[in-house]
Amino acid sequence: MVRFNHGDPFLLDDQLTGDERMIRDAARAYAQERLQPRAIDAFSREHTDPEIFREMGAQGLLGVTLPESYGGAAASYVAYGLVAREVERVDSGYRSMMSVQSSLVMHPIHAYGSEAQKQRYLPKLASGEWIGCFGLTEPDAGSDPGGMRTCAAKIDGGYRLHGNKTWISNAPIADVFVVWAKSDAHGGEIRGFVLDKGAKGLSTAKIEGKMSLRASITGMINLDEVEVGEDALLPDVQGLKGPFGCLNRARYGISWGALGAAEFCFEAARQYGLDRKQFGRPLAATQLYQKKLADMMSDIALGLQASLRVGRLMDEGRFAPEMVSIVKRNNVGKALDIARAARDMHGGNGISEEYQVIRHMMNLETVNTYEGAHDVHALILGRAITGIAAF
Ligand code: TGC
Ligand code: FAD
Repeated sequence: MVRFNHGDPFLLDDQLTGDERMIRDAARAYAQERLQPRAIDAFSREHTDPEIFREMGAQGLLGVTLPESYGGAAASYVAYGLVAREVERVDSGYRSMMSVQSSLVMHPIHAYGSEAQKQRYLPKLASGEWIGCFGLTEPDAGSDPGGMRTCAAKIDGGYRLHGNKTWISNAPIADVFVVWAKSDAHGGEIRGFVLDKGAKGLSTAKIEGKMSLRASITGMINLDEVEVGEDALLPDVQGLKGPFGCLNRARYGISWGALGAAEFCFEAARQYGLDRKQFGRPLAATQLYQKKLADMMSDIALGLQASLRVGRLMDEGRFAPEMVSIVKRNNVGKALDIARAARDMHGGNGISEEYQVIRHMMNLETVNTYEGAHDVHALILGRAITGIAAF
């Protein structure tokens, strides 16, 4: 028999390697010491500090799964998930900054890029000197990225890109733009291009007034006849499997990250219930309050085990995208329920920025939508179950 620990019900810690624990502890220390003190103010002022990329780079938290020769840590996907969990325990926006850079910018350059592209971009992205963004979504192509209009026309020595991307994390402060477009030279197939800040015709605009994910800047990318050389094309992938290959990794990381936010909300609600007395006893002494805590803890523990399993399968090269859909959809949905319950359990204090649960709740609304909306993942799974695409 072991003594039960509500913070680690299934002894997840025991299932990690020494290296994974070390990376997790480094991420936790950085997130708690450097990010937590800034989170309330950053959300309140809708402020993104680009310096955070440099800090994360210095801590080795960017592109952790990539080889050391390109600035990565050659760490496991489980380690990557653990980093996401620690960063999102503070704020989903900070995890977003980390996961876009790692999974959506460094991964495609590493997986689909030429050796020259890898040498040019990866070390600077790993150190956080350069900030990356990933342009897939368009004003008329969100859940259905195959409907994108952005196109690449072949010109002498390269391509001319035209179109608009929207809701792009990091875009207004990005140095490197991974952009997906339909290429006429490749029969209208979707191809990836890597663009540098300052390219003629490339501009970004910040999306103002978000009520969610306010510590992470989001913007539009306008491509107005932007001319790039052959060397901007990602040579080794074509079709939607290019961006989806990146999304598999980012969605998997989100499945851990969202539970980090949920763990914060669970611990906050637990402590609040122990401290706050009504009707002459702590709230935590009531049956309803305890049931809510029991549900929260169970969903977190089950979700973490599932993400750990998917991570191990990814590390063995034995995962299917549908596995990622299960954990992204389940864990984010559960995290959002947990954050809403924690908000309620804090009573009036629950709407105050000081208690932080409402910030997590608002952030998780975005996390539930991006990287494949909750219902879109249900449809991905429904297709796998029935063989019928119901999109
Ligand atoms: P479909 O016909 O299913 O597939 C087209 C091609 O893609 C391949 N494929 C995949 N490959 C790898 N991994 C996956 N997960 C894949 N899913 C599909 C597929 O095999 C096929 O390949 P091929 O060789 O036969 O051509 O495509 P569809 O158009 O029917 O897709 C439907 C659906 C719903 C699956 C898809 O469109 C979808 O997932 N929609 C959601 C869109 C989305 O997730 N957008 C995310 C934008 S990026 C973002 O949100 C970043 S936020 C970051 C942050 O701040 O943290
Ligand atoms: P829609 O596709 O219009 O969906 C609206 C609703 O309809 C959803 O509830 C959805 O589930 C539902 N729906 C859609 N299709 C169906 C269907 N066939 N059947 C039933 N229901 C359906 N994109 C990027 O490319 N890069 C980024 O870095 C990025 N960062 C983001 C940051 C933030 C803060 C946000 C909010 C979004 C970001 N996105 C990014 C975009 C994100 O991926 C899209 O918002 C998401 O894919 C959903 O697309 P949409 O907003 O167009 O919604």
